[in-house]
Amino acid sequence: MRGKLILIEGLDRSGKSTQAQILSDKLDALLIKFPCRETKVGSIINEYLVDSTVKLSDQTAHLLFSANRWELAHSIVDTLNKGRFVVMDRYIYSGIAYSLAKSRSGGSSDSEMNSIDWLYSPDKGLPKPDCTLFLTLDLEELGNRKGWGEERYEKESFQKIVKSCFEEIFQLDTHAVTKIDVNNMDIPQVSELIMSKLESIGALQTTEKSIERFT
Ligand code: T5A
Repeated sequence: MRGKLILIEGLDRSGKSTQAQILSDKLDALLIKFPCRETKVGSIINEYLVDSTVKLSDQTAHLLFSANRWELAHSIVDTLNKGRFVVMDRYIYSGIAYSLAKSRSGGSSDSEMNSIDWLYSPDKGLPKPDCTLFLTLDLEELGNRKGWGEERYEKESFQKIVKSCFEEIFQLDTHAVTKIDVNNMDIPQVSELIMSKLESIGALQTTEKSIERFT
C-alpha cells in the first residue's frame, strides 16, 4: 500500500502554505513547497523571485521551475511507496499558470509562453497527484492579506490574470480538481473544510494503485 499525493494550489496569499502545513501535520505527511528554494535550482529561483534586477529569459525561468520539481520527484515517489502521504504546496499547475499569465499580461511576446503545450511539456513524466485542491477567493479579500508586494509576481493586476489562467488550465485537464471557496473563512474553518472534502472523496486512505504520471 502506498501513501497519497495531495496537492494544494492557489493564488499568492490564498493560504496554501498555512493549509499545507496543517494538513501535513494531521497526516504526518512529507510536506514539499514549490518552488523548493533550498535545492541548487531552487536557490536560483529564489534569487530571481526576490531580486527584480536578476535577468533570465522567460523560457529559462519556466524551465527552472520545472527542473526544481524534477529535483524532488524521486523523493516524492520513494516516500509514497513507503506508505507515507506527501502534501505539496504548488506544483505544475502553478508552473503553467504563472508563465501563461506573463504572456497574457503582455509581459512576454514569445510564442512559447503562450502555448500551454510548450509550457506543460517539461513536466511530463512527473508523479501525478491523487487529489488536487485549488483554494479560490475574491481578489479584493486576497488584497487584504499580509505580506504583499515583496516578490516578482505579487501585483493585484497580475494575480487577476493568473486566476483566469488557472481556470483555463483546469478546464482543459481531465484530472479532477476540487475547488475550495475560502472567502470569509478563517484558518480553522478552511482546514475543516479541506479535511471533510478529502474524506468525502476517499483521499485519506492508503491505496494499492500505482503512482500515475503526467503524460
Ligand atoms: N511560481 C511558482 C511560478 O511562477 N512557477 C512555478 O512553477 C511555481 C511552483 C512564489 C512565486 O513563484 C511562482 C508563484 C509565486 O508568485 P510561493 O513561494 O508559493 O511562490 O509564494 P506565495 O504563493 O506568495 O506563497 P505564500 O506562502 O506567500 O502564500 P500562501 O501560501 O498562499 O499563503 P499563506 O498560507 O502563507 O498565507 C498568507 C497570509 O494570509 C494569512 C496567513 O496567516 C498569512 O499572513 N491567511 C489567512 N488570513 C485570513 N483568513 C485565512 N483563511 C487565511 N489563511 C492564511
